[in-house]
Amino acid sequence: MKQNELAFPPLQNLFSAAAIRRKVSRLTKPVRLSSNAMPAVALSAFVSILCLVSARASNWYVQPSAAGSNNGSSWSNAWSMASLNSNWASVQPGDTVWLAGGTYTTGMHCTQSGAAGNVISIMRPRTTDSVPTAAAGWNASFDSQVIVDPGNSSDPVWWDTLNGGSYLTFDGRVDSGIRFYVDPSVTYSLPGAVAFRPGCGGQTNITFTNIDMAGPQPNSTQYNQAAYTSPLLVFTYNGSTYLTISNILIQNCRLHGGVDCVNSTGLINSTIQYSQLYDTSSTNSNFHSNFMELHNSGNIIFRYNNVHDWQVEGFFFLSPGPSGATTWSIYGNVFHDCSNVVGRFMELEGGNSGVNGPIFVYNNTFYNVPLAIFSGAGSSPGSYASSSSAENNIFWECGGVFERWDGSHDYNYFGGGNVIEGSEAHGVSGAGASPFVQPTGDTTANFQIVGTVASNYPRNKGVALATDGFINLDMLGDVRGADGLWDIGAYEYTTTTVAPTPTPTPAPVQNLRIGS
Ligand SMILES: [Ca+2]
Repeated sequence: MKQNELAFPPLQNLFSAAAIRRKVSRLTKPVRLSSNAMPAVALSAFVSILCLVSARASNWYVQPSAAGSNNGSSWSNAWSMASLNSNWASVQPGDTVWLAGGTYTTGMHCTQSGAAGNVISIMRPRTTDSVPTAAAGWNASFDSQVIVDPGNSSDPVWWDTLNGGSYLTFDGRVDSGIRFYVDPSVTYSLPGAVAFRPGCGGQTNITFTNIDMAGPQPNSTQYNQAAYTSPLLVFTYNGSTYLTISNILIQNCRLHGGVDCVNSTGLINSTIQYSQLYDTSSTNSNFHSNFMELHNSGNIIFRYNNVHDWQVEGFFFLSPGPSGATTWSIYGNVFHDCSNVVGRFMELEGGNSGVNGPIFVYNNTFYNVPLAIFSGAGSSPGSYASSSSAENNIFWECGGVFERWDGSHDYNYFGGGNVIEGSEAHGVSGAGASPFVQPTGDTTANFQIVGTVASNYPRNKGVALATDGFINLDMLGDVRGADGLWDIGAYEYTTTTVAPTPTPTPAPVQNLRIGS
């Protein structure tokens, strides 16, 4: 029996009891409660202090063009984006920066930090919000998409200082409510829609929710990129050292339209979940297109995402993660329909020469990934750590599934003409027809499995993994094994009607432990 422990709990400090205790301790210190104070007194004092903290938190208002006295105090006196950039020192932990809908032609330069448990929020206002709608100058049209498109002048939002711009939360409030857009006119090196540029490092605890991180590519799968663009750029290499950023949470976001989807030299201890990642390509031969180009990055949880139409390499490891941050946990996702016949899921680059991982690949669905799932390129591509494991995955119409895999694998489901590398004691070979409800079309596909229970179908053929309250859910929130046995693939079969676009809100994983 295996016992694969994922010893890293990304984001644990955001919500841990210890962090909450630290906050309470700091807040209550000036009260000087006597040691025999009644609990009710303490509670009352604590509530009063919370109110005091709340009263101190300020709201700042930004519009595409400055208004009135340009001091950010209301919509009538709103900052422009340039004014926000030059006045970040006024924005304190706990404050909220409201961005009115519209198109901004100046990018946001993040230099100011919130604090643990007291983040700075950057939000689009909704008509249902009491605070921004009560501010002078409110107009209902402010509740519309925020588009940040600075042309060739800068990234739409960027960091380039050590540690600055930590403890921030970006929230578009609705799908793509805030759009950071890399303009087709960009020509500078390594543009990113959300860009951690050279000079940065140490950033931590930054959350993105309902953000559209968009490259210049229109809604197509092949695009002649003018620069090496990425929806998410983490380029923390300072010329001699790889720095890192950590505890980055990306959820309910879209990442699309770049040469790479993610280009990272130092992303660690972070989570990407419930997001759509698609249309990653370059027909410009100067820019090689990968789903993720990964140096020095690890301890990443990638779960409950829909990934499609990437061009060549998928997770592309050019070097292993740094010491203590090498694990990748990839579970509950659907990867489907590469846009190119050489598309693959994961590859080790020639010259990598390191041991990569461990990499845990559980309960994913792979459909039409033509070249390979796990592969290596060139000479000395290194290896996948032998403690890596792949179980409960569906591989349908996929080439060379375990071509280069050094980990273990079992309880996987194969079919549709794919090449199976090695044998599995509990592997399942599919029937002629796919096991999916409806597998075709980027927007119409439904990779939930049919309810048939048979020797050549994936329902009830998986192995039960640990019931830690998280890995045992699928992306729709259905409990794996609720009918007694785990299914293979991203979805547990259920007769319950579910919404096609889920808005799940599970708590970030803590002390994840996978085993059986
Ligand atoms: Ca089942």
